Amino acid sequence: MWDALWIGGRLATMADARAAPYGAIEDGAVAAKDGKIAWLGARHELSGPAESLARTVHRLDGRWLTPGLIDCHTHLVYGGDRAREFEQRLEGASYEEISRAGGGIVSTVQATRAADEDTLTAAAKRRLLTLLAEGVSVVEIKSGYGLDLENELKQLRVARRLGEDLPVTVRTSFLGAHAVPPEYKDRSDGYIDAVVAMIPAVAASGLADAVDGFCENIAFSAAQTARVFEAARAQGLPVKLHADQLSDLGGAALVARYGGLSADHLEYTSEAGVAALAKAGTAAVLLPGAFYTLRETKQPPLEALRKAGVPIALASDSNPGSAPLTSLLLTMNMACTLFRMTPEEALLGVTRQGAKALGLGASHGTLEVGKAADFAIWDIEHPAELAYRMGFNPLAGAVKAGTARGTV
Ligand code: DI6
Ligand code: FE
Repeated sequence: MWDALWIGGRLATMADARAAPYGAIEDGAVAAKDGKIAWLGARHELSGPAESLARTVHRLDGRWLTPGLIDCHTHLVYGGDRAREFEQRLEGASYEEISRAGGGIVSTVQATRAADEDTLTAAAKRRLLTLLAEGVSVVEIKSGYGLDLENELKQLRVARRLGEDLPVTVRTSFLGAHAVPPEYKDRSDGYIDAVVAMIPAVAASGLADAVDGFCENIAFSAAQTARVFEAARAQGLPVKLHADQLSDLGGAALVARYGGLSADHLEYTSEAGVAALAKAGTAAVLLPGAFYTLRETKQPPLEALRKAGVPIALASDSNPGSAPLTSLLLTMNMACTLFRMTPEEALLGVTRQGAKALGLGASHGTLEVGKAADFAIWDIEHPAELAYRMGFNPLAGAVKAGTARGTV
């Protein structure tokens, strides 16, 4: 006997796009037991009447059911906001200029250090609920606005707590190498020494699932990033990287060399960088919300990534500076309109490929037997609608680990 069974809907399994676009099964059925998918297929393949097979039967009435969405790159936990900086940019200042003048990430660091855990949790919870209302069931959350051990751990604890309080799987990344904090101004190597020294304590805390960095002219060099990756490797933590967002410092090739989970941004990534990602099996994570906000013009090498067979994930990059965005549906729309991804690639980017980018490919991201029973149920006629509209939310319900949670 299954715990629950959903019938009468259309399934976008995202598992085998060769069989049908979106891996679709018309008039499908999916069953959950102990939080996992126990069975799925066409309804006529069920071995008996629905009521005899599961304790609870849900009727989808022709709606579409997809894997729960995955936002694999966010900075959801932070203090304050940067609305004033938005005004400065509209008055002509660039992101880099604001950053060099002590604004940007560093101003969020000050606000995050000053905030206690309850304040940070309450603010991040509102943002996370907004993501959940659009069917998100897995989210990655980075530190990187503490920039000392105590405040980085504070951010990571808040991230873990969000995963305990809400029906969402939270994966965390330690982003100590995000910016040089004010107390290390003009001593970035000294700060990297400090980050390297933090990593054993971060690993011992169990609060970080991965280590991230920002390899960029306004942040850290490839050599400095490599030192952080060596320290992560020594603790057995996987790595990922903000790579080639504003310039090509070879970040994609660097994170590939360490067998990283993902290389994120990639606007300036070269052909050699793409080849390195393909060879290492490192996922690309495209972040059109940051591209849009910063009015970038250099496109990520989508065609080269496709040709090389690199898994292409998509994420919101939700953060107070370069992507004040808490919508994965709008992210999908931006990926299509700005980067010319197809709606199917966009949905793959926030399901199957998003799972890969988090190292969760075996347990999440597609509708397949044995994977988590994390679903989003949509009032749509075709899955392309998810990327097509802007500012419209067709979520009809969501299921986390087999439990229906309605619309959040
Ligand atoms: N790249 C980003 O997109 C964010 N961090 C990073 O390294 C921006 C963070 C911020 O501006 O606060
Ligand atoms: Fe980011």
